[in-house]
Amino acid sequence: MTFDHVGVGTMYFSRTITTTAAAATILAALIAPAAAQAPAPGSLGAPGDVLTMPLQDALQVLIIQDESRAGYDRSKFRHWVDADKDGCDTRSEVLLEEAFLPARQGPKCTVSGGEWYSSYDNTYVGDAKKLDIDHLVPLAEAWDSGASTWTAAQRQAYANDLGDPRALLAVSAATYRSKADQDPTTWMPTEAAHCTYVANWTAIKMRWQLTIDPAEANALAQTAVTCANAPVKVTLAR
Ligand SMILES: [Ca+2]
Ligand SMILES: [Ca+2]
Ligand SMILES: [Ca+2]
Repeated sequence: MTFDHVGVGTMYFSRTITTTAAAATILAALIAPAAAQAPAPGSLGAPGDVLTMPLQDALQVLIIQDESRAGYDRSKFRHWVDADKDGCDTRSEVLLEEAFLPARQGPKCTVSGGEWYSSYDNTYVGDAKKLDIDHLVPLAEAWDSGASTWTAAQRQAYANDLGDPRALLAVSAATYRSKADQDPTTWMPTEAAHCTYVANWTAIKMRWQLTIDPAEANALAQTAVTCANAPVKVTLAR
């Protein structure tokens, strides 16, 4: 008797919750303007989760979706900050980290000496001024594929991502300019770097739970089949 009563009560209670939640969702959808929608929670996991899977599988977990450049402005990604307040901005940190012949660090973290390998064009560069720091997944591409819904703080974190060495690369100024905002549909580095580039591109899209557009998905898949199906390891940033 008692159990029956509790059972009925619980069912009723849970039905009430469902109905209330559904009504709240509909109400929220009616009230919220489209531009102010909260970012959807990522489907891959929570920040700090580590995912490891072969490249072909990694490509399958990326969500394919059309992209939109609407509302993009480069200034919406505050970049080259000094997040750890050690006097070196993100640009200098990448230069110092990637120099294979160590660079000198002068006043206000000016970088001199050193030598770098620009993987996009397979060249060696001995002058930091001839390098640009490339967002592997460009800021505009990040915007198009998810970052338009992020907070300014999330976009700043993306634009200064020192948490994954693949996110920011010192490359020759010439390749930096030729790549600009393009994704692998229209721009790829020199052929010897294709497999690394596609694996790293996939890793950064996963790390930030960004989508890929249909043409980009094709381009990535076409290169990936020519590559070893090596594991891609990613720590989720959001
Ligand atoms: Ca710093
Ligand atoms: Ca790097
Ligand atoms: Ca794209």
